[in-house]
Amino acid sequence: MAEDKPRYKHYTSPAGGWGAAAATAKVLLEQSVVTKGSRALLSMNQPGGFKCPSCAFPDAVCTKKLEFCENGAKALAHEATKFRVTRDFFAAHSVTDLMAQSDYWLERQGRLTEPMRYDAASDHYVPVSWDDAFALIGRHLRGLDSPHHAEFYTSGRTPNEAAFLYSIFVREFGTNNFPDCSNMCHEPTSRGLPPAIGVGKGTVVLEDFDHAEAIFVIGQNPGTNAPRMMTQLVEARKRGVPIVAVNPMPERALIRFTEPQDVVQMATFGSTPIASEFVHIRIGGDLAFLKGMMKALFERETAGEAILDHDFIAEHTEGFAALEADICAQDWGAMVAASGISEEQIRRCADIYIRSKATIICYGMGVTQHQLGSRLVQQIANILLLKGNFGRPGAGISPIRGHSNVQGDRTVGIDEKPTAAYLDRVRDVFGFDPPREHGHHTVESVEAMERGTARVFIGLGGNFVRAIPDTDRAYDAMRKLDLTVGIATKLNRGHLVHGRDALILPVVARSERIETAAGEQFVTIEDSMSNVTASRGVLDPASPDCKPEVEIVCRMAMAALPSSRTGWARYIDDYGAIRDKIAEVYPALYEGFAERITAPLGFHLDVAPRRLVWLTPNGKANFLVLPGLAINAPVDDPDMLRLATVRSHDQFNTTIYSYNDRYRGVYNDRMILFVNAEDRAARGLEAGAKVALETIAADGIDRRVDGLTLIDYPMPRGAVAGYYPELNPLLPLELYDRISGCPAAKSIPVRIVAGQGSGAPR
Ligand SMILES: Nc1nc2c(c(=O)[nH]1)N[C@H]1C(S)=C(S)[C@@H](COP(=O)(O)OP(=O)(O)OC[C@H]3O[C@@H](n4cnc5c(=O)[nH]c(N)nc54)[C@H](O)[C@@H]3O)O[C@H]1N2
Ligand SMILES: Nc1nc2c(c(=O)[nH]1)N[C@H]1C(S)=C(S)[C@@H](COP(=O)(O)OP(=O)(O)OC[C@H]3O[C@@H](n4cnc5c(=O)[nH]c(N)nc54)[C@H](O)[C@@H]3O)O[C@H]1N2
Ligand SMILES: [Mo]
Repeated sequence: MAEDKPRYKHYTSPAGGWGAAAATAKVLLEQSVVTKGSRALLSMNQPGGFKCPSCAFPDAVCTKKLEFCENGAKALAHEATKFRVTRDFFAAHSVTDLMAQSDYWLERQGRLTEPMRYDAASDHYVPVSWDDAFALIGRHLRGLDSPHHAEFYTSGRTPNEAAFLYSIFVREFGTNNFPDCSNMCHEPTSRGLPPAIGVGKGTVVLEDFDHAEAIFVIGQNPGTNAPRMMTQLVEARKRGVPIVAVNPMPERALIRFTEPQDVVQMATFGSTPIASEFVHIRIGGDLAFLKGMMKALFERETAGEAILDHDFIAEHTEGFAALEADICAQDWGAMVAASGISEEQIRRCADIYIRSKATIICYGMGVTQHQLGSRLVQQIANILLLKGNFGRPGAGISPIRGHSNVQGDRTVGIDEKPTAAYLDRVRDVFGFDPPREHGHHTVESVEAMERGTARVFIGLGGNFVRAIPDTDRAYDAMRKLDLTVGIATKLNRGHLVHGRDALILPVVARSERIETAAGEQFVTIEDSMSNVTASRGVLDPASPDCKPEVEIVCRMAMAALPSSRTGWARYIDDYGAIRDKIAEVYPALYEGFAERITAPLGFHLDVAPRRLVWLTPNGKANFLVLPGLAINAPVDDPDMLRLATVRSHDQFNTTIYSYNDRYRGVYNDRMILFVNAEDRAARGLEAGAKVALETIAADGIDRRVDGLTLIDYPMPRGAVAGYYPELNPLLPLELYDRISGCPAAKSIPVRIVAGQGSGAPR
């Protein structure tokens, strides 16, 4: 924990602005990389440079300004840090000692520098040669009773080339066990949208924001998690486009924003109001809100107005009558109660939607991380289809993805439920028979560890044990394994909660140069709007002993599959040869990859609904009905509150940059609970009281987190929020969307109980 005293103060300034500029300078200073970092920032997201390692929002085409944001700068500064984790560090600290340190402390130790192996006798990580490390992996994998006893995790910073080869290696090895960070994130998009519109991706491109007449931002905090999106929102507002923000937390950047890159606004301390409607939704109330909007559309249509796009509906869709029946059967009182939004405001939002000839709906984790997240995503598609908001400029659905290449990893084969057509292509191109049975998503992989069937876990990036639900169970599960491998830039908890054997393998980061025997190589990334661009690092690798992810994947494959006929050795050196194979496996998307990627700004992958082509079994877009108004199982307990676990402004997922959350007015503390003052008072508690949270679950497992400070915050009644990953011990593994596997991290049923120091205001 940082030494400074916790402080909570309502933040009243606009988001962005000088606060963001100052934070950028501070993080470069802290990581002692002012010159190196600033120089690297000049190359970030520029043609010929590297792609920001932070979020997946695309860059503006043809821009001359610096394309980075405060949080991109933080991600880069932490990657380019001068601090190093060396063999001396591991000699000085046992794993047990390191376990006692915070995630924040672990991150701050700096970049990993050489491969390390866990030595049980001393409880220390000790140096190991790369050859021995790969030999150990090969021995474990070859010794398994079944290839399905290994779990191959991917986190979304992995570039296309490494992810593609990983998907081939693992399938040649014989399993589809691909738990992925996407399983906890936008998988409800990847699984929910294909039956609706034929692709599991967004249909919007950046230029569409210039043509939109209304923009909805549902369950997403762009000022913190996709700051470059603020440029689009600010521009839209300046054009007078209404923006509807739907969120239980009045996130600062959704209310008012100053563009750090707008010189005039910065100099005059000006700012732009963002949301023209702020919809203060109850947690999980979005289904009722969307149905209310649709009901308003149907009612006005019935009253004689021309609201719906009947030509579009007739030509392009199926299932309209069933949707109409479901929506018309909904009762206004019930929708108001479930959403917490007045009928008047729902109708006002419907009116904004009706008047707009081109609407974009953006959404994030506030939509996906519920027990029926996939089907909620389908309701967003429904409302867009009703007015034909596909295949025209300024309109469409826009899931805002998280990790910079999480969408790309999925496109190139990281998929636990691959289609038969894809597997046939792999067979034809690579000449082996890939396994047909579906593999594990993240939750299933933990269940397999608990059962004892999973024996090996390989993590290509990420911090699996901190990201997944039920932290205590996850730790126990990981500790039962024979081998855990962490392929990473930075030390994290995942390396300390390990199997009998364990390896930490350090990688060359996104911002760093990749030199192979064939010369300098580049990698490719697909952003949230399906643009594929090249990324070339400009910095020297953190250590000469770091290896590119591509090489690590190839050498694991060579160790596990000694008689493989795949050209692993060649791919280590020649990334162009990997791209040629990607083009062979995905001709419809990637034909001519080698040439198309030479365009300075890359290229756009085809998204069929943009052409009004529906890759569904019936060749139509489908209205899909989700009965009722709830997206989470009801809990019969008068004390119950719904907990949303969210990100602070100063973290990237499990990486904690600082204990501050500027826009929510929190300083030097992360163990807090944002609560509605009336809910707090109803429980006889003081603001600032220290409490504990307990999960309400029927499975007999006690889940509790202590030492949380109550902060009065404009939350809707019945809703509380706190930070991920500290609150992950409260999230039951079984509480997940059955279609996508996505844990319900935004709606954990909890109750406040007396905790450590309970009742004592700070
Ligand atoms: N700086 C930074 N950038 C990031 C990340 C990061 O950690 N730090 N993470 C990256 C990743 S992997 C991802 S997936 C994205 C995540 O980006 P976001 O999708 O913005 O993620 P969260 O902060 O988890 O939650 C988003 C919002 O959902 C709201 N919410 C909670 N429950 C509900 C609900 O029931 N309904 C509605 N409508 N809203 C609700 C919360 O109040 C919050 O504002 O960001 C990416 N970018
Ligand atoms: N309760 C709760 N749980 C959640 C969420 C939530 O909102 N609430 N959000 C979920 C979401 S959306 C996501 S995406 C997951 C995130 O889950 P992960 O993707 O597994 O987690 P990260 O924290 O992004 O991973 C950070 C680690 O990645 C490694 N790393 C960084 N850059 C690179 C690189 O270039 N290459 C390699 N090989 N390694 C690198 C570093 O060692 C760093 O410690 O968490 C999920 N868990
Ligand atoms: Mo994510």
